[in-house]
Amino acid sequence: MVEFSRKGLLFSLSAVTVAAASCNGKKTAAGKNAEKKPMNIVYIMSDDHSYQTISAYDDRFIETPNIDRIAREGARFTNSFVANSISGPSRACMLTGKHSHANGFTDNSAVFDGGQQTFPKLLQKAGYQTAVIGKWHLTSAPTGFDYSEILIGQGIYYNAPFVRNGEKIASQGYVTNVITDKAIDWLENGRDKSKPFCLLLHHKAPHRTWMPDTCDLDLFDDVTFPLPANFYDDYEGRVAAAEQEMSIAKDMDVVYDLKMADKENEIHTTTGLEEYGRTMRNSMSPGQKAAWDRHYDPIIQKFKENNLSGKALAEWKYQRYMCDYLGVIASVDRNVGRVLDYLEEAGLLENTMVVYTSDQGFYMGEHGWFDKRFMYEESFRTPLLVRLPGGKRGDIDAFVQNIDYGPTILDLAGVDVPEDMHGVSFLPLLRGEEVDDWRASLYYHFYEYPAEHAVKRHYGVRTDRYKLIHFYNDIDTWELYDLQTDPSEMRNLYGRPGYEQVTKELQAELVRLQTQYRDTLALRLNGF
Ligand code: SGN
Ligand code: CA
Repeated sequence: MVEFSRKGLLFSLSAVTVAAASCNGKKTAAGKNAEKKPMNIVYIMSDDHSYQTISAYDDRFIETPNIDRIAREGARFTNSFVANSISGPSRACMLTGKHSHANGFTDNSAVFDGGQQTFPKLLQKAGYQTAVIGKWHLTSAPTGFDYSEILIGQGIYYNAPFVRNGEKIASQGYVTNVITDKAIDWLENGRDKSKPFCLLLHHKAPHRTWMPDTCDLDLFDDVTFPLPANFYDDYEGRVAAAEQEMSIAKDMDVVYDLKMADKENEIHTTTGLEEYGRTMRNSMSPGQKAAWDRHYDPIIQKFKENNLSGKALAEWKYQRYMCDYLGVIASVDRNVGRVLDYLEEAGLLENTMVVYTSDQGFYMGEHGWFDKRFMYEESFRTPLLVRLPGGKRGDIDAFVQNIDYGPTILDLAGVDVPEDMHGVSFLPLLRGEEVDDWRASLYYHFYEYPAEHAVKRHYGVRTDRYKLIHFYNDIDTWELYDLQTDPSEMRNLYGRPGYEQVTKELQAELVRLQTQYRDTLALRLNGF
């Protein structure tokens, strides 16, 4: 049995229930109101937040009552995916409603062409106030926003510098709190209150190196997390999976990722990240450093005494990874609660659509991994919870993708969705309407190779039952999975007798999607 530490008032379920009840009470009046008032949008997107660590999806690891409130008072998407599982590309897909080859931002080394069409620009034209606060990661300056206050690159967890409307400014505090403060301040004092608004609130958390807030450091100390069943995956029949560099055992750095920067300078690592690990506290104030050391110093001492190796070391790393990652999530959840509370107190909750999502999914030790990139389920999927006042409550099982977010938001604002957007508005689904001809398959294309974590370039198609992937570039391998009998994607069925027909059908579907989206590079690479 896994035991969850619930120190303090973090998991205050009763408060959530009361808030939900008062929401119900206002529903009829707000319904009438909603006809007169345009809908606002608060879009909250974290960085690398796995659906496995949101209790609305999976309650094995942590309770996230505030994020869950969005699901409880709105819709939980059970089949939500990205088009390219990595930050910059994912954000570009979201802003443009287009797959990566069409928006030009194929990997994190690209520079976003801010001159192109995006949904915030179209909203602005329609009279919305638009703002982006938090992680941006698209290298060029934001366009289409009345207000922007963004982190530099990936940002840092403690006392991060920001760029506010082009001007660099300092901040004090823990980044998830600071981004939320700035967002609430813009909602309260920064915007033109005569206009409807769309706020993109983009957290840095829980991106590597998973540094919790000082008040959350010891939340999971007493917990032993169960190892995923495929933690010791041998990658048989899956060459690209075998050649990645995102393994907890091999590639996760104990000093950098797991904070074992001992004062005696006796712990040394070989991943090339040790130095970063030894300097990552530099941005902290003396008080923050003291709290940090109070927590990690005893763990470091114990780690030295135990002198672990082999499986024992791999499993210790997994436990430490989970503790830190979940500590970071506790703060994300608390801050989502602050935004919901603010909207409620300001009388905005009943004419604001609230979205919670991540730029992609993440591995919590499945296949022995951290990070993302692959078209395998844990990173191809992303959490998506949407609270639309007067809209659907409960699960939406249709296939949606982050290219649909722009069209959906435009549709909600009454703006025509441009024909060149690949995505489709899922507003009818959110309104509880039946949609007969909804998509039955999804397209994916990942480009960032050669690069960190060594995940090969690949594209593929997923239907409700099967997934076909082609890894290319310095490799030419195909993988086929039956997700019904093998949901963890451990058995590559490509080329096995009996799968000829299904392979043919999936290849035809792949070509159909590549043709529809005009991914001409991929069409040339198919080779069948
Ligand atoms: C950094 C991380 C990687 C991560 C990429 C992309 N390394 O480079 O582990 O995969 O970001 O992440 S780190 O040493 O800088 O922490 S993304 O979500 O921004 O695309
Ligand atoms: Ca990310």
